[in-house]
Amino acid sequence: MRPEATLTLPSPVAGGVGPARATRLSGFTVTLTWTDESVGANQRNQPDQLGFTVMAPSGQNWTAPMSTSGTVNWKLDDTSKDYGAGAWTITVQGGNMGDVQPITGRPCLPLNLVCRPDTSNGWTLKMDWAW
Ligand SMILES: [Ca+2]
Ligand SMILES: [Ca+2]
Repeated sequence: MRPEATLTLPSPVAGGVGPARATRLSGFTVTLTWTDESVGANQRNQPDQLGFTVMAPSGQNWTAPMSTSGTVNWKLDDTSKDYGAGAWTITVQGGNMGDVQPITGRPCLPLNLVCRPDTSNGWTLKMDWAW
């Protein structure tokens, strides 16, 4: 399973200032976290792999590499640049979503009820920005 979701930073409120209008940011960090589903005592849920990309209004983009650790962090490396006005786009990408297997490590045979595909992942994306 390879889920993908794209988010854009919210537009600033009318008359206000916000990341969609600011062309320079004094700081911007993005943290993606997730926890795989719990399974029965005789099962092991193999890790899920997620990461994300970040694209500035100017088109410059970065990749926060996929990981199975449950947390991926990204930080804007150069706050002196003008990244243009408009939406920043963050795309969460899923890699290999490890399936549920026997805790014994034995291979999954046909009709083995312990084994099943892992078809979901709930994640949280936290963004902190300043301008
Ligand atoms: Ca899994
Ligand atoms: Ca999962």
